[in-house]
Amino acid sequence: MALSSTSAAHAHAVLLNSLTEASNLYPKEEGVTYSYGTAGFRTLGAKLPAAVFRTALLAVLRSKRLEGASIGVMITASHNPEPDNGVKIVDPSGEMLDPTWEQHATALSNCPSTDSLISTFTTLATHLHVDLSQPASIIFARDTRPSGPDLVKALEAGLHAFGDNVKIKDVGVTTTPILHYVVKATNDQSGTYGAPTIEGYMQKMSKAFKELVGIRGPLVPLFVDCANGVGSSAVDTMIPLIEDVLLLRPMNTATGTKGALNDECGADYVKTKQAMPPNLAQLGTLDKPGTTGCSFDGDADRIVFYYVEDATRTFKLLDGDKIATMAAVYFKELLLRTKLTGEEKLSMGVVQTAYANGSSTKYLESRDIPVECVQTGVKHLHHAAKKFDIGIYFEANGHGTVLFSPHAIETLRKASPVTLEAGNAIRHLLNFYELINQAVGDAMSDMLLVEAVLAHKGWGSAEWNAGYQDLPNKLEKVIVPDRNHFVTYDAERRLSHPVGLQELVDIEVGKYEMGRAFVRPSGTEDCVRVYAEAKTKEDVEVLIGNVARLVQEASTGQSMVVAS
Ligand code: G16
Repeated sequence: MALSSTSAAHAHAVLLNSLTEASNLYPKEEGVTYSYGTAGFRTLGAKLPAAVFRTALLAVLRSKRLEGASIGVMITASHNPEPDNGVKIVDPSGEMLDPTWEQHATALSNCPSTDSLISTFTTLATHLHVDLSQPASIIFARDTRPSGPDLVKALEAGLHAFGDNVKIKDVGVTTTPILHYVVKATNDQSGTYGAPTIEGYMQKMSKAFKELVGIRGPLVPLFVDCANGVGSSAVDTMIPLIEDVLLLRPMNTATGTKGALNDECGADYVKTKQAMPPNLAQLGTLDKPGTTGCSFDGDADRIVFYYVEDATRTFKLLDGDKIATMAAVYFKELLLRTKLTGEEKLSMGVVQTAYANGSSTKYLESRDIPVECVQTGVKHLHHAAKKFDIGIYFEANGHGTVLFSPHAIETLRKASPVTLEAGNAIRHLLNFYELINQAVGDAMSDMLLVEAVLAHKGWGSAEWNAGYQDLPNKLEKVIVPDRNHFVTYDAERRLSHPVGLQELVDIEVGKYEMGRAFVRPSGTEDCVRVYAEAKTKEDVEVLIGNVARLVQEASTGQSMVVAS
Protein backbone atom coordinates (compact mmCIF):
# COMPACT_ATOMS: atom_id res chain seq x y z
CA MET A 1 0.00 0.00 0.00
CA ALA A 2 1.40 3.43 -0.96
CA LEU A 3 2.28 5.68 1.96
CA SER A 4 0.48 9.02 2.26
CA SER A 5 2.78 11.99 1.64
CA THR A 6 2.82 12.82 5.39
CA SER A 7 3.81 9.33 6.46
CA ALA A 8 6.35 9.13 3.60
CA ALA A 9 7.93 12.37 4.83
CA HIS A 10 7.93 11.01 8.37
CA ALA A 11 9.58 7.73 7.25
CA HIS A 12 12.19 9.75 5.34
CA ALA A 13 12.97 11.87 8.41
CA VAL A 14 13.23 8.76 10.60
CA LEU A 15 15.64 7.18 8.10
CA LEU A 16 17.89 10.26 7.94
CA ASN A 17 17.89 10.46 11.70
CA SER A 18 18.89 6.81 11.99
CA LEU A 19 21.64 7.23 9.36
CA THR A 20 22.93 10.31 11.18
CA GLU A 21 23.16 8.50 14.51
CA ALA A 22 24.90 5.50 12.98
CA SER A 23 27.28 7.62 10.92
CA ASN A 24 28.42 9.55 14.01
CA LEU A 25 29.93 6.29 15.25
CA TYR A 26 32.01 5.94 12.06
CA PRO A 27 33.52 9.39 11.40
CA LYS A 28 35.91 9.79 8.51
CA GLU A 29 39.48 10.31 9.64
CA GLU A 30 40.92 13.66 8.62
CA GLY A 31 43.55 13.48 5.91
CA VAL A 32 42.40 10.12 4.51
CA THR A 33 41.19 10.17 0.91
CA TYR A 34 39.42 7.12 -0.47
CA SER A 35 39.27 6.17 -4.12
CA TYR A 36 37.17 3.31 -5.51
CA GLY A 37 39.93 1.72 -7.61
CA THR A 38 40.71 -1.48 -9.53
CA ALA A 39 38.94 -3.61 -6.93
CA GLY A 40 37.00 -1.22 -4.69
CA PHE A 41 38.49 0.60 -1.70
CA ARG A 42 41.81 -0.71 -0.41
CA THR A 43 44.06 0.64 2.33
CA LEU A 44 45.15 -0.19 5.87
CA GLY A 45 42.29 -2.04 7.60
CA ALA A 46 42.44 0.45 10.47
CA LYS A 47 41.62 3.30 8.10
CA LEU A 48 38.62 1.61 6.51
CA PRO A 49 35.63 1.59 8.94
CA ALA A 50 34.22 4.90 7.65
CA ALA A 51 34.52 3.78 4.02
CA VAL A 52 32.89 0.42 4.78
CA PHE A 53 30.01 2.09 6.65
CA ARG A 54 29.43 4.37 3.66
CA THR A 55 29.77 1.48 1.20
CA ALA A 56 26.81 -0.09 3.02
CA LEU A 57 24.79 3.03 2.21
CA LEU A 58 25.70 2.90 -1.45
CA ALA A 59 25.00 -0.85 -1.69
CA VAL A 60 21.52 -0.25 -0.26
CA LEU A 61 20.92 2.60 -2.72
CA ARG A 62 21.98 0.33 -5.58
CA SER A 63 19.70 -2.49 -4.44
CA LYS A 64 16.74 -0.15 -4.02
CA ARG A 65 17.46 1.37 -7.45
CA LEU A 66 17.36 -2.14 -8.94
CA GLU A 67 14.00 -2.93 -7.33
CA GLY A 68 15.39 -4.92 -4.45
CA ALA A 69 17.81 -7.11 -6.44
CA SER A 70 20.49 -8.58 -4.16
CA ILE A 71 23.77 -6.67 -4.09
CA GLY A 72 27.01 -8.18 -2.76
CA VAL A 73 29.61 -6.59 -0.51
CA MET A 74 32.97 -8.32 -0.10
CA ILE A 75 35.45 -7.31 2.61
CA THR A 76 38.90 -8.35 1.44
CA ALA A 77 42.22 -6.97 0.29
CA SER A 78 42.99 -10.11 -1.69
CA HIS A 79 46.72 -10.20 -2.51
CA ASN A 80 47.65 -7.19 -0.32
CA PRO A 81 49.63 -7.59 2.92
CA GLU A 82 47.70 -8.68 6.01
CA PRO A 83 47.31 -5.23 7.67
CA ASP A 84 45.47 -3.95 4.56
CA ASN A 85 41.83 -4.56 3.93
CA GLY A 86 39.29 -3.54 1.34
CA VAL A 87 35.67 -3.47 0.37
CA LYS A 88 33.93 -3.81 -2.97
CA ILE A 89 30.39 -3.98 -4.25
CA VAL A 90 29.10 -6.82 -6.45
CA ASP A 91 26.24 -6.19 -8.88
CA PRO A 92 23.21 -8.54 -9.16
CA SER A 93 24.74 -10.43 -12.11
CA GLY A 94 27.69 -11.29 -9.85
CA GLU A 95 29.89 -8.87 -11.79
CA MET A 96 31.79 -5.88 -10.42
CA LEU A 97 29.84 -2.71 -9.56
CA ASP A 98 28.64 -0.75 -12.63
CA PRO A 99 31.59 1.62 -13.28
CA THR A 100 29.26 4.65 -13.48
CA TRP A 101 28.49 4.11 -9.77
CA GLU A 102 32.13 4.00 -8.65
CA GLN A 103 32.25 7.81 -8.47
CA HIS A 104 29.25 7.73 -6.09
CA ALA A 105 31.08 5.31 -3.80
CA THR A 106 34.10 7.62 -3.81
CA ALA A 107 31.92 10.71 -3.20
CA LEU A 108 30.09 9.19 -0.21
CA SER A 109 33.28 7.88 1.34
CA ASN A 110 35.07 11.21 1.20
CA CYS A 111 32.35 13.33 2.83
CA PRO A 112 34.19 15.06 5.68
CA SER A 113 31.28 15.08 8.16
CA THR A 114 28.01 13.33 8.95
CA ASP A 115 26.07 16.38 7.71
CA SER A 116 27.79 16.31 4.34
CA LEU A 117 27.33 12.54 4.17
CA ILE A 118 23.58 12.80 4.72
CA SER A 119 23.27 15.61 2.22
CA THR A 120 25.32 13.70 -0.42
CA PHE A 121 23.26 10.57 0.27
CA THR A 122 19.93 12.39 -0.28
CA THR A 123 21.25 14.16 -3.38
CA LEU A 124 22.41 10.84 -4.81
CA ALA A 125 19.07 9.18 -4.04
CA THR A 126 17.26 11.95 -5.93
CA HIS A 127 19.75 12.14 -8.80
CA LEU A 128 19.77 8.34 -9.26
CA HIS A 129 15.96 8.10 -8.99
CA VAL A 130 16.07 5.81 -5.97
CA ASP A 131 12.79 5.23 -4.17
CA LEU A 132 14.00 4.97 -0.57
CA SER A 133 10.84 3.16 0.50
CA GLN A 134 11.74 0.22 -1.77
CA PRO A 135 13.06 -2.93 -0.06
CA ALA A 136 16.74 -3.83 -0.48
CA SER A 137 18.77 -7.01 -0.16
CA ILE A 138 22.47 -7.23 0.69
CA ILE A 139 24.67 -10.34 0.75
CA PHE A 140 28.10 -9.98 2.32
CA ALA A 141 31.20 -11.96 3.24
CA ARG A 142 34.75 -11.35 4.43
CA ASP A 143 38.14 -13.02 4.18
CA THR A 144 40.34 -14.11 7.13
CA ARG A 145 42.09 -10.78 7.83
CA PRO A 146 42.21 -9.76 11.52
CA SER A 147 40.57 -6.41 10.73
CA GLY A 148 37.61 -8.21 9.08
CA PRO A 149 35.29 -8.53 12.14
CA ASP A 150 35.44 -4.79 12.92
CA LEU A 151 34.77 -3.93 9.31
CA VAL A 152 31.78 -6.28 9.28
CA LYS A 153 30.45 -4.33 12.31
CA ALA A 154 30.82 -1.08 10.35
CA LEU A 155 29.01 -2.61 7.40
CA GLU A 156 26.19 -3.95 9.56
CA ALA A 157 25.83 -0.58 11.29
CA GLY A 158 25.23 1.00 7.88
CA LEU A 159 22.77 -1.69 6.81
CA HIS A 160 20.83 -1.80 10.10
CA ALA A 161 20.38 1.97 10.00
CA PHE A 162 17.83 1.41 7.21
CA GLY A 163 15.60 -0.63 9.50
CA ASP A 164 13.91 -3.82 8.48
CA ASN A 165 13.28 -3.12 4.81
CA VAL A 166 16.87 -4.20 4.12
CA LYS A 167 17.23 -7.99 3.99
CA ILE A 168 20.75 -9.04 5.05
CA LYS A 169 22.52 -12.32 4.36
CA ASP A 170 25.94 -13.02 5.88
CA VAL A 171 27.79 -15.70 3.90
CA GLY A 172 30.54 -15.64 6.55
CA VAL A 173 34.27 -16.08 6.08
CA THR A 174 34.63 -17.21 2.49
CA THR A 175 36.35 -16.53 -0.81
CA THR A 176 35.58 -13.58 -3.07
CA PRO A 177 34.42 -15.74 -6.00
CA ILE A 178 32.06 -17.69 -3.74
CA LEU A 179 30.42 -14.40 -2.72
CA HIS A 180 30.12 -13.42 -6.41
CA TYR A 181 28.58 -16.80 -7.18
CA VAL A 182 26.04 -16.58 -4.32
CA VAL A 183 24.98 -13.10 -5.50
CA LYS A 184 24.56 -14.26 -9.11
CA ALA A 185 22.69 -17.43 -8.13
CA THR A 186 20.41 -15.52 -5.72
CA ASN A 187 19.37 -13.11 -8.48
CA ASP A 188 18.99 -15.78 -11.15
CA GLN A 189 15.27 -15.68 -11.93
CA SER A 190 15.45 -18.87 -14.00
CA GLY A 191 16.86 -20.81 -11.04
CA THR A 192 19.12 -22.76 -13.41
CA TYR A 193 22.50 -21.31 -12.45
CA GLY A 194 22.77 -23.23 -9.17
CA ALA A 195 21.74 -23.19 -5.51
CA PRO A 196 22.74 -19.85 -3.92
CA THR A 197 24.92 -21.39 -1.21
CA ILE A 198 28.55 -22.45 -0.76
CA GLU A 199 27.45 -26.09 -0.83
CA GLY A 200 25.40 -25.46 -4.00
CA TYR A 201 28.46 -24.01 -5.73
CA MET A 202 30.79 -26.81 -4.62
CA GLN A 203 28.30 -29.47 -5.73
CA LYS A 204 27.82 -27.82 -9.13
CA MET A 205 31.57 -27.54 -9.74
CA SER A 206 32.50 -30.99 -8.49
CA LYS A 207 29.76 -32.70 -10.50
CA ALA A 208 30.82 -30.99 -13.75
CA PHE A 209 34.50 -31.70 -13.03
CA LYS A 210 33.90 -35.41 -12.41
CA GLU A 211 31.85 -35.69 -15.58
CA LEU A 212 34.65 -34.01 -17.54
CA VAL A 213 37.38 -36.21 -16.10
CA GLY A 214 35.29 -39.38 -16.44
CA ILE A 215 37.37 -42.48 -17.05
CA ARG A 216 40.55 -40.38 -17.38
CA GLY A 217 40.88 -40.29 -13.56
CA PRO A 218 42.26 -40.67 -11.00
CA LEU A 219 44.63 -37.81 -11.85
CA VAL A 220 48.04 -37.04 -10.35
CA PRO A 221 47.57 -35.40 -6.90
CA LEU A 222 47.91 -31.62 -6.88
CA PHE A 223 49.60 -29.45 -4.22
CA VAL A 224 47.60 -26.31 -3.46
CA ASP A 225 49.28 -23.35 -1.72
CA CYS A 226 46.36 -21.55 -0.05
CA ALA A 227 48.40 -18.40 0.78
CA ASN A 228 47.39 -18.92 4.45
CA GLY A 229 44.10 -17.40 3.39
CA VAL A 230 40.43 -18.16 3.07
CA GLY A 231 41.00 -20.40 0.03
CA SER A 232 42.00 -23.14 2.46
CA SER A 233 38.39 -23.54 3.64
CA ALA A 234 37.16 -23.80 0.03
CA VAL A 235 39.83 -26.45 -0.64
CA ASP A 236 38.80 -28.37 2.50
CA THR A 237 35.20 -28.39 1.32
CA MET A 238 36.17 -29.54 -2.17
CA ILE A 239 38.55 -32.34 -1.12
CA PRO A 240 35.93 -35.00 -0.23
CA LEU A 241 33.78 -34.13 -3.24
CA ILE A 242 36.44 -34.98 -5.82
CA GLU A 243 38.96 -37.20 -4.01
CA ASP A 244 38.05 -40.23 -6.13
CA VAL A 245 39.33 -38.43 -9.26
CA LEU A 246 41.76 -35.82 -7.93
CA LEU A 247 43.52 -35.63 -4.57
CA LEU A 248 44.15 -32.07 -3.43
CA ARG A 249 47.02 -31.58 -1.01
CA PRO A 250 46.54 -28.20 0.72
CA MET A 251 49.63 -26.29 1.91
CA ASN A 252 49.95 -22.90 3.67
CA THR A 253 46.64 -23.15 5.46
CA ALA A 254 47.61 -21.24 8.64
CA THR A 255 44.74 -18.76 8.60
CA GLY A 256 45.05 -18.17 12.36
CA THR A 257 48.78 -17.35 12.35
CA LYS A 258 49.36 -13.61 12.65
CA GLY A 259 51.18 -12.15 9.67
CA ALA A 260 51.09 -15.36 7.62
CA LEU A 261 48.55 -14.26 4.99
CA ASN A 262 50.21 -13.83 1.56
CA ASP A 263 53.59 -13.81 3.32
CA GLU A 264 56.18 -15.54 1.11
CA CYS A 265 53.39 -17.60 -0.42
CA GLY A 266 50.36 -17.24 -2.64
CA ALA A 267 49.85 -16.45 -6.33
CA ASP A 268 51.14 -12.87 -6.17
CA TYR A 269 54.38 -13.94 -4.48
CA VAL A 270 54.96 -16.74 -6.99
CA LYS A 271 54.19 -14.61 -10.03
CA THR A 272 56.21 -11.61 -8.89
CA LYS A 273 59.23 -13.52 -7.58
CA GLN A 274 59.00 -16.20 -10.29
CA ALA A 275 59.76 -18.77 -7.62
CA MET A 276 57.77 -21.22 -5.54
CA PRO A 277 56.98 -20.36 -1.90
CA PRO A 278 60.21 -20.97 0.07
CA ASN A 279 58.55 -23.45 2.46
CA LEU A 280 57.39 -25.63 -0.45
CA ALA A 281 60.90 -25.49 -1.89
CA GLN A 282 62.46 -26.43 1.47
CA LEU A 283 60.10 -29.35 1.96
CA GLY A 284 60.96 -30.58 -1.52
CA THR A 285 57.22 -30.68 -2.19
CA LEU A 286 57.59 -30.61 -5.95
CA ASP A 287 60.80 -32.60 -6.26
CA LYS A 288 59.21 -35.75 -7.62
CA PRO A 289 59.05 -35.73 -11.45
CA GLY A 290 55.54 -35.09 -12.77
CA THR A 291 54.46 -33.24 -9.62
CA THR A 292 52.61 -29.97 -10.02
CA GLY A 293 51.74 -27.24 -7.55
CA CYS A 294 49.49 -24.24 -7.71
CA SER A 295 49.05 -21.12 -5.59
CA PHE A 296 45.84 -19.25 -4.77
CA ASP A 297 45.97 -15.65 -3.60
CA GLY A 298 44.61 -14.39 -0.26
CA ASP A 299 40.93 -14.44 -1.28
CA ALA A 300 41.24 -17.26 -3.84
CA ASP A 301 40.33 -15.37 -6.98
CA ARG A 302 43.70 -15.92 -8.68
CA ILE A 303 45.74 -19.02 -9.43
CA VAL A 304 49.12 -19.82 -10.96
CA PHE A 305 50.66 -23.27 -11.48
CA TYR A 306 54.29 -24.44 -11.39
CA TYR A 307 56.57 -27.43 -11.51
CA VAL A 308 60.27 -28.25 -11.44
CA GLU A 309 61.68 -29.22 -14.83
CA ASP A 310 63.22 -32.70 -14.64
CA ALA A 311 66.31 -32.17 -16.75
CA THR A 312 67.43 -28.77 -15.49
CA ARG A 313 65.80 -28.79 -12.01
CA THR A 314 64.55 -25.28 -12.77
CA PHE A 315 61.31 -23.73 -11.59
CA LYS A 316 58.71 -23.31 -14.35
CA LEU A 317 55.77 -20.96 -13.94
CA LEU A 318 52.43 -21.51 -15.65
CA ASP A 319 50.62 -18.21 -15.15
CA GLY A 320 47.35 -16.65 -16.32
CA ASP A 321 48.68 -16.36 -19.89
CA LYS A 322 49.46 -20.07 -19.96
CA ILE A 323 45.98 -20.89 -18.63
CA ALA A 324 44.32 -18.62 -21.22
CA THR A 325 46.33 -19.99 -24.14
CA MET A 326 45.75 -23.63 -23.21
CA ALA A 327 42.03 -23.03 -22.68
CA ALA A 328 41.73 -21.09 -25.96
CA VAL A 329 43.47 -23.71 -28.07
CA TYR A 330 41.44 -26.50 -26.45
CA PHE A 331 38.07 -24.72 -26.73
CA LYS A 332 38.85 -23.93 -30.36
CA GLU A 333 39.40 -27.65 -30.97
CA LEU A 334 36.14 -28.49 -29.17
CA LEU A 335 34.24 -25.88 -31.19
CA LEU A 336 35.56 -27.36 -34.45
CA ARG A 337 34.53 -30.82 -33.29
CA THR A 338 30.94 -29.67 -32.60
CA LYS A 339 30.60 -29.13 -36.39
CA LEU A 340 28.24 -26.23 -35.66
CA THR A 341 27.90 -24.01 -38.72
CA GLY A 342 25.91 -21.02 -39.97
CA GLU A 343 23.97 -19.24 -37.24
CA GLU A 344 24.98 -21.94 -34.78
CA LYS A 345 28.70 -21.26 -35.26
CA LEU A 346 30.10 -19.82 -32.04
CA SER A 347 32.75 -17.11 -31.85
CA MET A 348 35.68 -17.30 -29.45
CA GLY A 349 38.34 -14.82 -28.38
CA VAL A 350 40.87 -14.02 -25.67
CA VAL A 351 41.19 -10.82 -23.65
CA GLN A 352 44.52 -9.89 -22.06
CA THR A 353 46.17 -6.86 -20.48
CA ALA A 354 49.50 -5.16 -21.14
CA TYR A 355 51.08 -7.62 -18.67
CA ALA A 356 50.47 -10.54 -21.05
CA ASN A 357 53.78 -11.98 -22.11
CA GLY A 358 54.51 -11.02 -25.74
CA SER A 359 55.04 -14.69 -26.59
CA SER A 360 51.51 -15.61 -25.43
CA THR A 361 49.92 -13.00 -27.67
CA LYS A 362 52.00 -14.15 -30.68
CA TYR A 363 51.10 -17.77 -29.93
CA LEU A 364 47.36 -17.00 -29.99
CA GLU A 365 47.60 -14.83 -33.09
CA SER A 366 49.55 -17.51 -34.93
CA ARG A 367 46.57 -19.82 -34.31
CA ASP A 368 44.06 -17.28 -35.64
CA ILE A 369 42.54 -16.74 -32.22
CA PRO A 370 41.34 -13.13 -31.82
CA VAL A 371 43.12 -11.30 -28.98
CA GLU A 372 42.14 -8.00 -27.41
CA CYS A 373 44.19 -5.93 -24.94
CA VAL A 374 42.38 -3.88 -22.27
CA GLN A 375 43.46 -2.06 -19.13
CA THR A 376 44.17 -3.89 -15.87
CA GLY A 377 41.17 -4.75 -13.72
CA VAL A 378 38.85 -7.69 -13.95
CA LYS A 379 35.90 -5.45 -14.79
CA HIS A 380 37.57 -4.33 -18.03
CA LEU A 381 38.49 -7.85 -19.11
CA HIS A 382 35.07 -9.23 -18.19
CA HIS A 383 33.33 -6.54 -20.21
CA ALA A 384 35.48 -7.16 -23.30
CA ALA A 385 35.10 -10.96 -23.06
CA LYS A 386 31.31 -10.65 -23.26
CA LYS A 387 31.65 -9.71 -26.95
CA PHE A 388 32.42 -13.35 -27.79
CA ASP A 389 30.22 -16.44 -27.51
CA ILE A 390 33.10 -17.96 -25.60
CA GLY A 391 35.19 -15.18 -24.10
CA ILE A 392 38.39 -16.23 -22.36
CA TYR A 393 40.00 -13.61 -20.18
CA PHE A 394 43.01 -13.89 -17.91
CA GLU A 395 45.42 -11.42 -16.43
CA ALA A 396 48.99 -12.74 -16.35
CA ASN A 397 48.72 -12.70 -12.53
CA GLY A 398 46.24 -15.58 -12.74
CA HIS A 399 42.97 -13.73 -12.44
CA GLY A 400 40.40 -14.74 -15.02
CA THR A 401 37.65 -16.99 -16.27
CA VAL A 402 35.84 -18.17 -19.39
CA LEU A 403 32.45 -16.64 -20.19
CA PHE A 404 29.75 -18.39 -22.21
CA SER A 405 27.16 -16.08 -23.82
CA PRO A 406 23.43 -16.86 -23.45
CA HIS A 407 23.46 -17.52 -27.23
CA ALA A 408 26.28 -20.07 -26.81
CA ILE A 409 24.44 -21.92 -24.05
CA GLU A 410 21.15 -21.96 -25.92
CA THR A 411 22.86 -23.14 -29.12
CA LEU A 412 24.79 -25.90 -27.36
CA ARG A 413 21.72 -27.08 -25.45
CA LYS A 414 19.54 -27.19 -28.59
CA ALA A 415 22.15 -28.56 -31.01
CA SER A 416 21.51 -31.87 -32.76
CA PRO A 417 25.00 -33.38 -33.08
CA VAL A 418 25.81 -34.93 -36.44
CA THR A 419 28.36 -37.41 -35.08
CA LEU A 420 29.25 -39.05 -31.79
CA GLU A 421 32.37 -36.88 -31.64
CA ALA A 422 30.28 -33.74 -32.12
CA GLY A 423 27.93 -34.85 -29.34
CA ASN A 424 30.86 -35.40 -26.98
CA ALA A 425 32.32 -31.98 -27.80
CA ILE A 426 28.97 -30.30 -27.07
CA ARG A 427 28.65 -32.21 -23.80
CA HIS A 428 32.16 -31.20 -22.76
CA LEU A 429 31.50 -27.53 -23.52
CA LEU A 430 28.30 -27.60 -21.46
CA ASN A 431 30.15 -29.23 -18.58
CA PHE A 432 32.87 -26.59 -18.78
CA TYR A 433 30.11 -23.96 -18.59
CA GLU A 434 28.87 -25.59 -15.35
CA LEU A 435 32.40 -25.84 -13.96
CA ILE A 436 33.62 -22.31 -14.71
CA ASN A 437 32.48 -19.37 -12.57
CA GLN A 438 30.52 -17.04 -14.87
CA ALA A 439 30.60 -14.10 -12.48
CA VAL A 440 34.33 -13.66 -11.82
CA GLY A 441 37.63 -15.54 -11.85
CA ASP A 442 37.83 -18.25 -9.19
CA ALA A 443 41.07 -20.04 -8.26
CA MET A 444 39.09 -23.20 -7.43
CA SER A 445 37.09 -23.39 -10.65
CA ASP A 446 40.13 -22.35 -12.74
CA MET A 447 42.17 -25.06 -11.01
CA LEU A 448 39.62 -27.68 -12.00
CA LEU A 449 39.36 -26.23 -15.52
CA VAL A 450 43.13 -26.66 -15.97
CA GLU A 451 43.07 -30.19 -14.53
CA ALA A 452 40.17 -31.17 -16.80
CA VAL A 453 41.86 -29.81 -19.95
CA LEU A 454 45.14 -31.52 -19.04
CA ALA A 455 43.23 -34.78 -18.48
CA HIS A 456 41.54 -34.48 -21.89
CA LYS A 457 44.84 -33.76 -23.61
CA GLY A 458 46.66 -36.48 -21.66
CA TRP A 459 49.25 -33.87 -20.70
CA GLY A 460 51.36 -33.10 -17.64
CA SER A 461 52.68 -29.64 -16.82
CA ALA A 462 55.72 -30.00 -19.08
CA GLU A 463 53.58 -30.67 -22.18
CA TRP A 464 51.35 -27.75 -21.21
CA ASN A 465 54.38 -25.49 -20.87
CA ALA A 466 55.81 -26.60 -24.22
CA GLY A 467 53.31 -24.51 -26.24
CA TYR A 468 55.52 -21.42 -26.18
CA GLN A 469 58.42 -20.04 -24.17
CA ASP A 470 57.78 -16.90 -22.15
CA LEU A 471 60.00 -13.95 -22.92
CA PRO A 472 62.07 -13.14 -19.83
CA ASN A 473 60.12 -10.52 -17.86
CA LYS A 474 59.97 -8.71 -14.56
CA LEU A 475 57.48 -6.65 -12.55
CA GLU A 476 58.59 -4.09 -9.97
CA LYS A 477 56.89 -1.72 -7.55
CA VAL A 478 58.23 1.83 -7.35
CA ILE A 479 57.15 3.89 -4.35
CA VAL A 480 56.50 7.49 -5.40
CA PRO A 481 55.17 10.55 -3.52
CA ASP A 482 51.92 10.57 -5.56
CA ARG A 483 51.01 7.77 -7.93
CA ASN A 484 48.14 9.93 -9.31
CA HIS A 485 50.73 11.92 -11.25
CA PHE A 486 51.08 8.90 -13.53
CA VAL A 487 48.37 8.88 -16.19
CA THR A 488 48.15 6.23 -18.90
CA TYR A 489 46.39 5.60 -22.21
CA ASP A 490 46.34 2.87 -24.89
CA ALA A 491 45.22 0.15 -22.43
CA GLU A 492 47.86 1.40 -19.97
CA ARG A 493 50.68 0.70 -22.39
CA ARG A 494 51.69 4.36 -22.61
CA LEU A 495 51.95 7.37 -20.31
CA SER A 496 50.60 10.83 -21.01
CA HIS A 497 51.88 12.14 -17.63
CA PRO A 498 54.38 13.01 -16.29
CA VAL A 499 54.92 14.78 -19.60
CA GLY A 500 58.07 13.57 -21.37
CA LEU A 501 58.49 10.35 -19.39
CA GLN A 502 57.05 8.09 -22.10
CA GLU A 503 59.60 9.38 -24.63
CA LEU A 504 62.41 8.49 -22.23
CA VAL A 505 60.94 5.02 -21.67
CA ASP A 506 60.67 4.52 -25.45
CA ILE A 507 64.35 5.36 -25.90
CA GLU A 508 65.30 2.89 -23.18
CA VAL A 509 63.08 0.13 -24.63
CA GLY A 510 64.54 0.70 -28.11
CA LYS A 511 67.97 -0.43 -26.89
CA TYR A 512 66.93 -4.06 -26.31
CA GLU A 513 65.97 -6.82 -28.71
CA MET A 514 62.28 -7.70 -28.28
CA GLY A 515 62.16 -5.08 -25.54
CA ARG A 516 58.87 -3.81 -24.10
CA ALA A 517 58.16 -1.88 -20.93
CA PHE A 518 55.34 0.14 -19.44
CA VAL A 519 54.54 2.11 -16.32
CA ARG A 520 51.15 2.35 -14.59
CA PRO A 521 49.82 3.44 -11.22
CA SER A 522 48.49 0.54 -9.13
CA GLY A 523 44.79 0.57 -8.37
CA THR A 524 45.18 -1.49 -5.21
CA GLU A 525 48.47 -0.45 -3.60
CA ASP A 526 50.19 2.87 -3.06
CA CYS A 527 52.84 2.43 -5.75
CA VAL A 528 53.60 2.63 -9.45
CA ARG A 529 54.15 -0.66 -11.25
CA VAL A 530 56.87 -1.10 -13.87
CA TYR A 531 56.86 -4.09 -16.24
CA ALA A 532 59.61 -5.04 -18.67
CA GLU A 533 60.33 -7.92 -21.01
CA ALA A 534 63.15 -8.58 -23.48
CA LYS A 535 64.98 -11.38 -25.25
CA THR A 536 67.38 -12.11 -22.37
CA LYS A 537 67.12 -12.03 -18.57
CA GLU A 538 70.14 -9.74 -18.41
CA ASP A 539 68.47 -7.21 -20.73
CA VAL A 540 65.28 -7.34 -18.65
CA GLU A 541 67.24 -6.55 -15.47
CA VAL A 542 68.94 -3.53 -17.05
CA LEU A 543 65.77 -2.33 -18.78
CA ILE A 544 63.55 -2.50 -15.70
CA GLY A 545 66.22 -0.89 -13.54
CA ASN A 546 66.57 2.01 -15.94
CA VAL A 547 62.82 2.52 -16.37
CA ALA A 548 62.31 2.39 -12.58
CA ARG A 549 65.01 5.02 -12.20
CA LEU A 550 63.29 7.23 -14.79
CA VAL A 551 60.03 6.84 -12.83
CA GLN A 552 61.76 7.86 -9.59
CA GLU A 553 63.32 10.88 -11.24
CA ALA A 554 60.04 11.95 -12.82
CA SER A 555 58.16 11.56 -9.54
CA THR A 556 60.62 13.62 -7.55
CA GLY A 557 60.62 16.38 -10.14
CA GLN A 558 64.18 15.83 -11.33
CA SER A 559 64.63 17.24 -14.81
CA MET A 560 63.68 14.94 -17.65
CA VAL A 561 65.70 15.49 -20.75
CA VAL A 562 64.86 13.50 -23.85
CA ALA A 563 68.27 12.38 -25.04
CA SER A 564 68.83 12.49 -28.78
C1 G16 B 1 43.01 -6.83 -8.18
C2 G16 B 1 42.22 -6.72 -9.46
C3 G16 B 1 43.04 -7.29 -10.60
C4 G16 B 1 44.39 -6.59 -10.68
C5 G16 B 1 45.09 -6.62 -9.32
C6 G16 B 1 46.30 -5.72 -9.29
O1 G16 B 1 43.28 -8.19 -7.93
O2 G16 B 1 41.02 -7.43 -9.30
O3 G16 B 1 42.32 -7.10 -11.79
O4 G16 B 1 45.20 -7.20 -11.61
O5 G16 B 1 44.23 -6.14 -8.30
O6 G16 B 1 45.88 -4.43 -9.63
P1 G16 B 1 46.81 -3.16 -9.57
O7 G16 B 1 48.01 -3.50 -10.40
O8 G16 B 1 45.99 -2.06 -10.15
O9 G16 B 1 47.20 -2.96 -8.13
P2 G16 B 1 43.10 -8.83 -6.51
O10 G16 B 1 43.40 -10.27 -6.72
O11 G16 B 1 44.05 -8.13 -5.59
O12 G16 B 1 41.66 -8.54 -6.17
